[in-house]
Amino acid sequence: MLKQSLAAILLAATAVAQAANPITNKIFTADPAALVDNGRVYLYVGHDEGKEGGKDYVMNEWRVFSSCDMQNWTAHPDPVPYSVFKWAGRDAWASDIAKRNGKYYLYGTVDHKTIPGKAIGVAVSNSPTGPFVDARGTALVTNDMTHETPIAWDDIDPAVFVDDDGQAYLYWGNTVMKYARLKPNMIELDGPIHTVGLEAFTEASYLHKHKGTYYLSYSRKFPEETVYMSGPSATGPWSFGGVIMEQNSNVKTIHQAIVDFNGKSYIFYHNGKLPTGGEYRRSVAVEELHYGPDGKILPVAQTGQGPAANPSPGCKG
Ligand code: FUB
Repeated sequence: MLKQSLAAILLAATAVAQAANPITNKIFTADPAALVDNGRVYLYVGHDEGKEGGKDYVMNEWRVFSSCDMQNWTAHPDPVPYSVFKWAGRDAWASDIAKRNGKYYLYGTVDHKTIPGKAIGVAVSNSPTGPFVDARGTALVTNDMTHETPIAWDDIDPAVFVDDDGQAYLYWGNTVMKYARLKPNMIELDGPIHTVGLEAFTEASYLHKHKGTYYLSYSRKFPEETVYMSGPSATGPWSFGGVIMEQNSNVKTIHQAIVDFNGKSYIFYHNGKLPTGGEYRRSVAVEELHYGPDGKILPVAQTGQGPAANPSPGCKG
């Protein structure tokens, strides 16, 4: 009897202590993008397929996960390969997602087959879990459209934001941050590409709006830390806000996505904390994010347990 209760207590303790981070330990994942749709949160990640001890990224596809409570995650079966874009030669790097007029637009970084350097494509689906098809048949942004730096990987890390007035924006870049308006069709730039001077900007620009304030977060320095600016519009002017998350210990990148879900705010990021994890074997994790009374984003610590369960009413599975 005593033995049985001890076993029950131990079992309960194990259940409570079970870590929710990372989102999955079945594969290595990186570069989170998130969308809240009909009370469910969808997470899009790059799949790090590099071998242990590998010296570069091996990333061939994006994977989709979803959750009703930010703690239990469903892995959806159909990966989105970089080859959804016929003009792409390799590399499913960072992506972002937006919904408009009932369609889901996935913006992804890939390597262009014929225009040297990284490029951004846009794929579309009637469902957040796909299947996605190339929405244009050509890249939306190519390396020859921007000339601020000589590097071939400065047109990466798309972040899409649709403002309350319906105007959509695309933000992207490495070393220099750029943005442009999108046409209502979501698949064409509308007007010039602008650059934004950000202190020690590396990559992973991300725009979100919370209680009327616009927040532009990004990876600063290298190794990267996540910092943010805030401002009165989707195009600034921007004032420095502070550091959200300190750099990782065994991975130089960190790449965040920030969303509100079921009355709370969350930040997704990646680290290298899974066994055999590292620079090219990363893992996406999530934490609750808090704002101060003045709207400042408070610093977030990485945890093993992740956020408390936050069951979204009516969401199942
Ligand atoms: O995953 C490849 C690249 O590493 C991403 O585009 C960057 O944001 C960094 O995470």
